[in-house]
Amino acid sequence: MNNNTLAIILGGGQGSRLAPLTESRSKPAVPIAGKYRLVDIPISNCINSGIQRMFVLTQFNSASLNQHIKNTYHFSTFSTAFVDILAAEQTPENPTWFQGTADAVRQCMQHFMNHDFEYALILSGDQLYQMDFNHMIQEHMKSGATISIATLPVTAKEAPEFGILKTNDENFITSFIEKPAKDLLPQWTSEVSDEMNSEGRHYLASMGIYIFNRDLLVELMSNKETKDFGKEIIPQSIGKQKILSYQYEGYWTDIGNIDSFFEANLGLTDDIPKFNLFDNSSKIYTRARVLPPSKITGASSFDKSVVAEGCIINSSKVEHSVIGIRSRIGKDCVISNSYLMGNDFYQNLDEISNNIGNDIINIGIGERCHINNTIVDKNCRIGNDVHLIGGTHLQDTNTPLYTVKDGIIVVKKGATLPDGFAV
Ligand code: ADQ
Ligand code: ADP
Repeated sequence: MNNNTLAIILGGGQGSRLAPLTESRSKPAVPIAGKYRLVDIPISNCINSGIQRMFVLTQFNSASLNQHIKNTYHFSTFSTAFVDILAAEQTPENPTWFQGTADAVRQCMQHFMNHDFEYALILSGDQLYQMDFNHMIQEHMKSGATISIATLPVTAKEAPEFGILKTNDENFITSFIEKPAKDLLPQWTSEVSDEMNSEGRHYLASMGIYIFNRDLLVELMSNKETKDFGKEIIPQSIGKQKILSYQYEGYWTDIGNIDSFFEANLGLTDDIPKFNLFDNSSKIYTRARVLPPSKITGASSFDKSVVAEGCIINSSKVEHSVIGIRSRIGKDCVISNSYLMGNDFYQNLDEISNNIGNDIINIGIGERCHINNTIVDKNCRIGNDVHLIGGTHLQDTNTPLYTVKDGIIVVKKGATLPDGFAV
């Protein structure tokens, strides 16, 4: 058990890059992999590393986030473990919402200071990875650093999206630039392992995962002018603090926008996914719902797909897709390259037959639908013969029922698409 560390999970700004998935819920509550929520990833990494005291900072405190945390993370009365949500609140001292990542931490300092801790582990809430933070904390302690940053070699194409840094022979960070412009990149290459070299990953990027010694965090947070870790706190600490680069070479991906969110989900259907859900030693925790097994009928076929519990799939073809909890798919559909998030509840048989009699579309996917390159949010009612064919031929658009972003159609939560609807 790690009793000297407090985890602070940055649950997200307004989440506009993940809209419309964040239209009615906060970013940490966005469902991933058909049965989890984004916040389950950093929380599970903490639990697997023996860190059991966690705060989740969010701008928008949705009912689904509260319900999920309350129903999922139960700890023994005899332990000090907890997961607490801190939503941006307006107080006389802080009349505004969180202005950036450091501002979010600063506004919540009074809650952290009620706890004993030596190290604050600051995590991003929108990344997919499995990491043992204990090892990072041990390296931090051994090196005598006051700040540590987890780092990962990235390619020139990726580098402008990250904080890029350089280190000395002892892995202490000597320089740092937040999101460098392309023309500055040649000055920012680093020595990396042969394997990383062969993949063209010559730049050391910050993963946005930080350890701060408690006293230093208190001191830095007393300055109200600095609002952001990547833009201000880290660059301003270079040369003043001992900042360790803790280099990581495992799978890690940022899932901040629709495109990367979609890719991270569909990546789970690979033969050997880079993110391993089937690992005894680093489980991903989520709400233990009491769901029946999935039921598949007729001449259904599946290839490279992940199917969650409680689904009813009738005689349909599913390829390279993630099918979320309680999904209901009618006859003769083709679902490919898509992520169906599933449903929050079942309709009973009477309701289903009444609806059919009254031309009301039931929850789930109707018959003879063709869905490709699409995310279907929860609780959607999709009629018969609906064609949703995403791809680069589509322009970005936003309608009350769906959006298109980078060729990916996103059907909004609870949307009803009538029979024959086509995009
Ligand atoms: P970004 O990911 O671009 O870069 P940012 O948008 O500040 O940084 O987000 C960091 C995390 O904090 C995300 O999980 C985000 O959702 C959350 N967050 C943002 N604003 C918030 C707010 N006001 N309240 C609560 N949470 C908030 C950062 C670093 C880079 C580094 C990348 C790695 O600045 O140096 O390379 O992360 O992904
Ligand atoms: P999400 O963030 O995934 O969109 P919600 O805010 O919709 O989640 O909350 C999901 C919860 O809402 C589930 O636990 C489910 O029990 C409940 N729920 C939502 N709609 C209904 C409904 N029509 N009937 C019964 N339960 C519902």
